[in-house]
Amino acid sequence: RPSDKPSDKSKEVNDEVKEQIQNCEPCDSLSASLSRYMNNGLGQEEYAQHDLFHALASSVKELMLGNWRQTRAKDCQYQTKQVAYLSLEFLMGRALGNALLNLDLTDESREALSQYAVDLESFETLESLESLERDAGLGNGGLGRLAACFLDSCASLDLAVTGYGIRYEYGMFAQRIVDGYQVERPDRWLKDGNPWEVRVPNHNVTVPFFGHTESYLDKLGRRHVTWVDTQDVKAVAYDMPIPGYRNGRINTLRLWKSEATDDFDLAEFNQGDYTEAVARKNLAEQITMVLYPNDASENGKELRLRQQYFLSSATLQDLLNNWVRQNGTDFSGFDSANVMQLNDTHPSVAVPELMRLLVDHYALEWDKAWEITTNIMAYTNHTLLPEALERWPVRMFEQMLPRVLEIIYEINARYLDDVAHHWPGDADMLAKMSIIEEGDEPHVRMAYLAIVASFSVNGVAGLHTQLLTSGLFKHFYELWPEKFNNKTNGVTPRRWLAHCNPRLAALLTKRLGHEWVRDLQHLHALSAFTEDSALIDEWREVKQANKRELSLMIAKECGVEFEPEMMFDVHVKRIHEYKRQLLNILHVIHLYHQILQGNTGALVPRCVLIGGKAAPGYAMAKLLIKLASNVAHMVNSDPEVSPYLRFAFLPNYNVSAMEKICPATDLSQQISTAGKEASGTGNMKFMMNGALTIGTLDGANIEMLEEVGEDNFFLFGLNASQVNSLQQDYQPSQFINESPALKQVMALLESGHFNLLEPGIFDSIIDSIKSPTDPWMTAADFESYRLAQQRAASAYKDNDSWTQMSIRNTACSGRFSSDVTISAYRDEIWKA
Ligand code: B1H
Repeated sequence: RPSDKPSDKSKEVNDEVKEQIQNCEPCDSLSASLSRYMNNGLGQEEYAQHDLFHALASSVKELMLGNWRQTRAKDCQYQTKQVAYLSLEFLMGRALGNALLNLDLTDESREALSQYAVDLESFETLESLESLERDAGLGNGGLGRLAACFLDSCASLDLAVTGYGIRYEYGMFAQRIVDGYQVERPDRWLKDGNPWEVRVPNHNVTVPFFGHTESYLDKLGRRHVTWVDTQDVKAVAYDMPIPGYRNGRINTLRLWKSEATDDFDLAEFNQGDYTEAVARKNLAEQITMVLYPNDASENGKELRLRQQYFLSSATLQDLLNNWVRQNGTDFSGFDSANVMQLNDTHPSVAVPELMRLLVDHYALEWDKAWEITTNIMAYTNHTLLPEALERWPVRMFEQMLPRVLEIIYEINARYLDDVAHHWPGDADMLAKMSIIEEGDEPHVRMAYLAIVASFSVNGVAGLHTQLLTSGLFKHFYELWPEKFNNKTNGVTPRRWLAHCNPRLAALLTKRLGHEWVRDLQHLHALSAFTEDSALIDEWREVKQANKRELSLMIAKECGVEFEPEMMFDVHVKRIHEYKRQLLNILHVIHLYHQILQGNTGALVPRCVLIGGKAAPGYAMAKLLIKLASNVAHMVNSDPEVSPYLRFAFLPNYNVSAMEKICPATDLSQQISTAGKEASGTGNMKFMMNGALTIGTLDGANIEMLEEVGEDNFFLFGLNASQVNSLQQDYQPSQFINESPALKQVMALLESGHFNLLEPGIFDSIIDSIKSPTDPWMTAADFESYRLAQQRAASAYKDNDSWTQMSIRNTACSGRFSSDVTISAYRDEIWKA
């Protein structure tokens, strides 16, 4: 921090803060708080299960309030470097179990609940109460869940990190399967109230839209721009507590809700424009109504850009207001006290927005404002898929955010000078690297905007970062190699091991002590015990018990009996062609055919589970669900087949489902086309819980394989560079002809065996496999996949050696704790 002597103002603030810390009342007991909620809070004798959940959650939140306030006060007193993690998605799932674990309140809540348990029948346990909580599904998949894992790690590593996002009224849609087809239902997750959130109206800010700009010269002849006639929307902060693991820190997830401004309608009312005024109110409230359900593809809708700007502007105003409150309007030092991590380009309009606020509102010189902006911004890229790269029509910016567009133009003009300097006389390069993509309909390239303004650009796994710097962002890497770095993803071991797998957690703690929860590298010590037959037996017993539990869920949700003695072969994630659920289904068809032919000798009895949501507008993904459903129907209704094979499609896969699934999985499918899955994080959750992986050399699979070794991993398929070369001259028919198994599978599919009553419905899938332009190369990898599946089957037959491999997978999973990832963000990017 360059300013050495604190201003009087900040001294005042510090005194106030000290007082706050001292005045913090001691924590009430959970039991007292719970009775208060049950007796007074609800004021009724008969309580529903849900009331009890609500009372417990509210009590836990209440217990956090003291430390929450103290955390804020401390961070501001010590002027800790503040990190803002800016994301359109936070896929939090349930909060209760996680909070109880982190605050060490599980036993106490069991105790506190016992006085109410007498009346409770099927809901007598804490676990069943936990299951009443609705998932906070404010995200699509990996990107949103990563943000949630990061928040847990930041709090647990005692870092001052605030998550900033949107309080969507409707989260990720609920999926039902009707006649084998996906049907979407709205997710009104806030319907019964959210016991965790606190509305913080004194942090309201106003976000402008539309209108036009005007410029004028001041007395000194300097040009100023104002953005006028705007339609303003109020952003209201809702805070959720993020408790660290048993360290007293409570961080904040601040979610913005859009509301109409209070004074919006007076003038219009007086002119009699009642309907106009009310309609405008609706427009304002629409902004935070619903999460866009696209994973790894952009949507291009105007409302989405409005969400992005709304989040970015509200957050930056909040940060600047906090600064000004403590330091006044001198912004020197602001950039050494703040850093903003952009979770993909979704919030990258924050770049010109910060410039706008500094230049237009606080009258900073452009160069000073740019220095601050580029010292603050850091950008994480999560995908190479071209369909996911955000490009907004210039026209849309012009109308909705006219002042922001002017600033983007200015940023671009100055940056293109650097490009011209680096590649003199190369006009092509200027066009290629411009933030504005020219053409009939010019677009703003959001990734370029993010790179130009960021001091750090990172990918999310080794291969992904390598492909970024050698491909997609090659020229930027040539221009600014120092900006680029890798941060391999991770997942939090609190939720994804300690909480979701209590049986394994207890076994680990018995063997290793409990330090592994804080430092997952301690699991390496397990490697010493892989020959220990007592451990092997206990390990297997844990897995069996978890499988029995999952079977109950599968029976209930899918009507399919999964036998815990059979191998549980699981493929859950968003449905996308690049993730190749199709490859898995083709393999199931192959097994089915083998069984019908009586070739069962090499098989191991297995239960195959697929689950995941398709983006509502993604026809091919939806058709894959239908294919899985139909194949499952044929497989499960044939009594000859069922001793060897069961197949289920699990509806409504979400965070809470994964908490039941990954502890019970034997074989984890991570079979994307090499080069397409940036990292994957489900892969890590399975590995931690002792599943073996069947996978390609893609994303973080590569690093998992490095850790665990080829003997404990079923590797198959083309690598990324082979995929690229083969693309030049790909002949799927050749692969089909050379593989009798695939040929047989195609014949069965083409015969209509799985769609007798709906002829032709799978034609587009069949065509895609046979197309020389199939980017996912399903046919090319089939044979290698089938052989890897065969290796897995024969390995599973040797019970003990399978269990040893399972132990080794858990033992080697320490590197994939998000604590490791966040420590690297802290040391190498945030310097916090
Ligand atoms: C990932 C997305 C994504 N990459 C666009 N990109 C979205 C893109 O709503 N949109 O427009 C939403 C999400 N999500 C995932 O990020 C990668 O596919 C995974 O491989 C990776 O593990 C995860 C976290 O880094």
